[in-house]
Amino acid sequence: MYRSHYSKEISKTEYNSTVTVSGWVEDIRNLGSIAFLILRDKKGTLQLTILKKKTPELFERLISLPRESVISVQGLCKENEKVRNGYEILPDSVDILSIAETPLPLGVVDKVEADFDTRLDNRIIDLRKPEVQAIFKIRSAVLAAAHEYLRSQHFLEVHTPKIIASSSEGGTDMFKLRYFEKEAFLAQSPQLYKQSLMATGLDRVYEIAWYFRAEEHNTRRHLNESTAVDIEMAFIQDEEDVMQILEHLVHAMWKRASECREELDILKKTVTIPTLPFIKVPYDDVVDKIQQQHSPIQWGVDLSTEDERLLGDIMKKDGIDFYFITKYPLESKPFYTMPDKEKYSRGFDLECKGVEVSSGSQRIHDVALLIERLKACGLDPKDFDAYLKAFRYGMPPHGGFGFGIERFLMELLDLNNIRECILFPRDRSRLTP
Ligand code: AMO
Repeated sequence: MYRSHYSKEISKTEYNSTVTVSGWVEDIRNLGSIAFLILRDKKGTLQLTILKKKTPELFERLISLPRESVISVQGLCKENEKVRNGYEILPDSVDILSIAETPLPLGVVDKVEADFDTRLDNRIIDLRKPEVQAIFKIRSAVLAAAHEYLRSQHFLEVHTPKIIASSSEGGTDMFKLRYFEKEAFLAQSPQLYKQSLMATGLDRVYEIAWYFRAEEHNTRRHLNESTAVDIEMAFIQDEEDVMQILEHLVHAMWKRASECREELDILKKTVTIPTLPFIKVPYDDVVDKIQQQHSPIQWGVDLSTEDERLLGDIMKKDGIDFYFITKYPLESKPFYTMPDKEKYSRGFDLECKGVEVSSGSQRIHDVALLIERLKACGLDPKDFDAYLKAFRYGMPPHGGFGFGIERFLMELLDLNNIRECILFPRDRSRLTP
């Protein structure tokens, strides 16, 4: 039996006993009569100390192994204060499970950082690095917190189709595909389905799933395949009810991240839990603030990346990382957004340090108004028949948001490229691995 995952957790009670450990050969230092082999698994590294005189055959087999080969070793665990984790293992026998080819396309412990494309081209090796694994361990922890928080608020987890017949967001950023004799699309978001569910009595739903967006631009904060937490809730008063769920969700996830001490230490990051409630800045005030920085922003349009950054800097000066932008102009929001007064909407964004991490709104629940807005946005209501049906037979007021997981992680950990936060990124030029 292999003890494969707990090398670092060898306890003092195991000193002076025989243990089995398995992992990847990270490094070998051969000093002639003695050799040190560093073995790694997901918990960390340990040292094998091999004495040539004591086990000559084993010595030869181990020192000739290429780095990153996989072995399982049985040996005596001995306390040794000079070794980093307080013990070493003197092997008696070894099973060589897999010999790595040489040269390695990417080093795991190289001092010089490889360029990002080389890292992504060799992602399975890149993922062996503790600092890369730490990101995905934190990702898993914050998603567990998201599930727990949303379930505690009586949200039901659902999964909606990703192959769909019409655009979910309007616009042209859709991946087309052939669906037997028909044309279909990959879902840009679960928007149409999560809203439709509000007509069923399942009045609070959430989905953690994929967005597919055929956006042509290749930026540090866009992916063509990304993941998000989406919610939809019925019987709301207005968008304030939705924002309240969002800020508590973010708080729960951020707090959980702050508890990932080992991973944060590896990444050399500290995470300060934000205080609630998040500040709300109406769109009109945002435009004023940005114009004061001499940006040519026009009222009515969505914020550019540069405008978002400028606003992030302004808020940072007051020590604010998270803030909502509320009361967006109707013309800058998707067709399903509830209008508010003449030219405004009940749409909002949540920004973190100058980057949009979520957007949401109260939705239109009146079918006549929805058809009017579809037309005003240049869309053909016929293409939305199945969606509109959900509004014809009793639809309560409702709202929701979409919250990008990679965007959130990127800001949480101050990483400068969103691709760091997804295992195998898809962008304009990358389709493998
Ligand atoms: P929106 O299009 O703003 O809203 O998307 C919601 C959130 O998803 C993330 N996101 C992305 N992350 C990485 N790469 C991308 N290309 C990308 N596109 C979006 C962002 C963004 O804030 N249906 C609405 C949500 C709603 O109203 O419920 C929607 O999809 O973090």
